[in-house]
Formats: sequence, structure tokens, C-alpha cells
Amino acid sequence: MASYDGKQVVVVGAGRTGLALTAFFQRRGARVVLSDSRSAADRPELSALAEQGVTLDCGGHSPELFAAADLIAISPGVALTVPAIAAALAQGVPVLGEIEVACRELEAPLVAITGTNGKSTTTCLMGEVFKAWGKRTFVGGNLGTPLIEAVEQGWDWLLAEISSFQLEAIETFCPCYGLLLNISPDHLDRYPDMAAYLAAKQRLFANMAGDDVAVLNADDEQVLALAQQADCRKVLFSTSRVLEQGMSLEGEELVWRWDGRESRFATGQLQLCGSHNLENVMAALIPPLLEGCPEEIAWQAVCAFGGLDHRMVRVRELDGVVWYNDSKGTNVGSVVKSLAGLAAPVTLIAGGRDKGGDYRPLAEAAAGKVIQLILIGEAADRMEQALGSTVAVRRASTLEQAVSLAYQLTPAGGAVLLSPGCSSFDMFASYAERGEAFVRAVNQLPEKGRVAP
Ligand code: UMA
Ligand code: ADP
Repeated sequence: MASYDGKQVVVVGAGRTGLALTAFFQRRGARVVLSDSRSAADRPELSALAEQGVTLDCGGHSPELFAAADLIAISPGVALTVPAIAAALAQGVPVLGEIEVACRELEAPLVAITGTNGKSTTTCLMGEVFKAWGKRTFVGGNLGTPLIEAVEQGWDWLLAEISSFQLEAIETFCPCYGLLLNISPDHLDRYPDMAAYLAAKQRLFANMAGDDVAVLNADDEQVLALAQQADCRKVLFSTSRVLEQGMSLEGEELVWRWDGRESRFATGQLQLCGSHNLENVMAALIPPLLEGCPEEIAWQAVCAFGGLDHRMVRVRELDGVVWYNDSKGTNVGSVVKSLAGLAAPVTLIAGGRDKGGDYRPLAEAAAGKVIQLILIGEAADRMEQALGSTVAVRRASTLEQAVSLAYQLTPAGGAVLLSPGCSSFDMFASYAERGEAFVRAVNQLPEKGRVAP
């Protein structure tokens, strides 16, 4: 446990993470400066913290406060390239990410789940297994509850969804299980190139050694390449090949082979759909099974899991058209997976804040299946350039307008999918708010009000 008594700590970012860090450092007797690029006028709720002795540094990051700190603790949305942070780092001020601060305090075994897609689903699935096994289990991280909130709570197990952002500022962070689910382009608005994104993801393995276990997707070459240097045990899962050790999809069964034993699980019993979810199920089962969780308990728990909101949720069937909310489909890789689970004809509603990736890989997934692409938000121009020669494109200025267009354009027997391939921040506060707006608009559509296309 680190000592912060009397230390001057600058917490950067006053979102969910920064507020949790502030509370933690206050409990530990530190003098806290809370710094946020947004102005104090935007954040009236912070004045209560000022009354408790927290120094507010709003409307920018003051270099002199950063240079004078004993420690700078950053939120995931804050990059190390922020000038005040880069300058303090150059002067030798320690800069730690929230998960690094947290892991120095936590004693329970930690499972870290990362990858471009499937992190939240896998983290929650595994949480259901550990809980069904009777373990007091923290389920959080990038999923929503910052890891720092797990400190001093007496957990048996800690399951943390971990983003590339969070891995940038770690030093000793070392999970006993580190899961890398898959890699595809994402967050190229934060990283200069794909290599920088990969380097951040690879930090998952930086301190793993000896009996620590890397759980890896054997079908993803980039995953295997990133884990190559990891100096720990490796356990693989695959939907495409039989593994002598590890878990593989064989016909309609998941087969777990370990230490000469073999167990089989019938995938038909799962509520989750799609081959990507089979990957998530396999990854989620491996740590608890290796820890000795009885197989029946583990399998029942994953079968009972119906999926998370805003991930391929069937909203409604109206006039023979099925509407799906996949607002959490925030990169090209996830849209491709979601489209794979649907049959033609599909109307795809996409767009939002552009993350700088290449939209052309969507063309192959859309060809022959997507009859209409309705674009919203800031990314619309780039998406139309990449996809306009493959599918018919329309523009909508709001999500509600996109829903209304899709209602008119999609023939009976088809589907409408909101899977934006972009983040939501140009039009909404979060992917959840975007998904809720979509569901509201879809539920307001009148029955039999459609002019058949
Ligand atoms: N800010 C600054 N300076 C900056 C950048 C941001 O002061 O240079 C301030 C903003 O004005 C804002 C605050 O920082 O007030 C926001 O901090 P944050 O972006 O780190 O957000 P939090 O509310 O702390 O939420 C973060 C994660 N957000 C990001 O990684 C962007 C949440 O993941 C996570 O659930 C939460 O911590 C708890 O761990 C969200 C996310 O979008 C869901 N994650 C990305 C993703 O999944 O793709 C990685
Ligand atoms: P994350 O937390 O990594 O964003 P989620 O579990 O929230 O992942 O799923 C988000 C979207 O990503 C889903 O709607 C689905 O389209 C896609 N997805 C989920 N699991 C996988 C996977 N294993 N491989 C590829 N895409 C996936």
C-alpha cells in the first residue's frame, strides 16, 4: 500500500475516474488538485469538492501546478501528450494512470480483459461465473466502475475491462490473468498510427511472468504476435481449429482440453448469438475453469447470460422489419461482426464521431447484404467516400430522421441495424444515450404507417 499522506497530487480529468481518484487520495491524506480542461462554469457540481479542500484547476491544465506535484494521476481520456503532463514528465514528476494507482492497493487476484471488441461482454460473462461460484467479485474498469473504487472493499476476485488508454500509464500493473480477445483498427484519433495502438495494448503483458496466464485468441495473428514476448503461461481459444490444450469450437460444441482431461459444452444452450460471442464465452470460461470452478456452475452461468444492452439487441418487429440496437458497435470490426449475424436485406444506420480509421473493410461485409446505408454525424463524408460505390447512401441530420428514413426504405423481411462504427460524442454524451434515443424513436414508429418501398 502506497503512502500519500501530505503529498501534493494532481488528478487530471474530472469525470468518473477523476472523481473516484480524488476521493481515494483525500481518504489517504493527500492534498489534491483536480484539473480539467473544461471550465468551472460547465461543472458547478465540483464546487462541493472545493469546499472539502480540493484545489480546482479548471478551464485548462496549469503547468506550474503540474510541475510542483509529487504525483500526477491521470484519467483514461487524458493523453500523456497533454503539454502540462509532458512537461512535468520531462522534469521527473511521476505520472500514473488510475489502474496503476489502484493495483498498488489491491490484494485480490486480478483478471484484466482487453482487446478491440468483446471486452464488456466477456468481463460481465466472467463476472457471472465467479459470482455463481460464490466469490465476492468486482466487475468494472472501462466497463464503468473505475478500478480504484475496488480498493478496501474485501473482494475475492477483481475483473477489470481494460482499455488501451488505461494501459498507457502503467508501471507495475500485473494481472494474474490477462485476456487479449482480438485486434482491429480503433482509436486512431488518439494514436498517430496502428503501431502505437498495438503498443498500448501490448502493455497488458509488460509485467506478467511465471505463473501468470495470458488468455489469447488463437485465430487472431496480431494477438499472437503481441503476446509473443510475454514471459508467462499462455492458454489459447479458437473457433477455427482444434487445440490440444485450451478451448476450441468443434461443430456445435466448445471443447475444453486441459491436463489430459476433456469437457464438452453444447453451444445450443447459450442465449448469446454469433460466433464472436462464442469467442467471448470461451475467453470468459478459461480463468474460472483453471481456478477450479466446477464446470456445471460455470456453464450454467454463461448460458443464463442474455447479453448487454446496446449490443445487437432486438428492439422491435414492425411490419415485417426487425430493428436492432448495436449502438456499442463503435468501430469497423464490430460492425462487420454484427452484420455477419443478419441476412439481407439490411438497412444500416451508421456514423458519428470519426476515429480516423479506414471504413473500406465495411464494403465487403455490406456488399449484397446492406441495401441502404443511412449516415449521420461527423463521419458521414468519409464513410460515404469509402462506401458510396458499394451501397446506396442517404444522409440524415438526426438519429430520429435516420430512423424515419429507414422506416420508409426497408422492405418487409428485412432488418434495420444501428451499428455506427464511430463514437457517439458528436451528437450524444455516450453510446448508451445514443442507443436509448434510437430505441425511443423506433418505439414511436406507428404500425402500418409505412409507404411500402
Ligand atoms: N479531460 C481533461 N483533459 C484532457 C481530456 C479530458 O481534463 O486532456 C477531462 C474531460 O473534460 C472530462 C474528463 O476528463 O471532464 C473525462 O475523463 P475520461 O475521458 O477519462 O472519462 P471518465 O468519465 O473518467 O471515464 C473513463 C473512461 N473514458 C474513456 O476512456 C474516454 C470510461 O470508458 C470508463 O468507463 C471510466 O473511465 C471508468 O473506468 C468509456 C470509453 O468510452 C466508456 N472508453 C473507451 C472505449 O471503450 O472505447 C476507451
Ligand atoms: P467492447 O467492450 O470491447 O466495446 P462489447 O462487449 O461492448 O465490446 O461489444 C461491442 C460490440 O462489439 C458488439 O455489439 C459486437 O458488435 C462487437 N463484438 C463483441 N464481441 C466481439 C468479438 N469477440 N469480436 C469482434 N466483435 C465483437
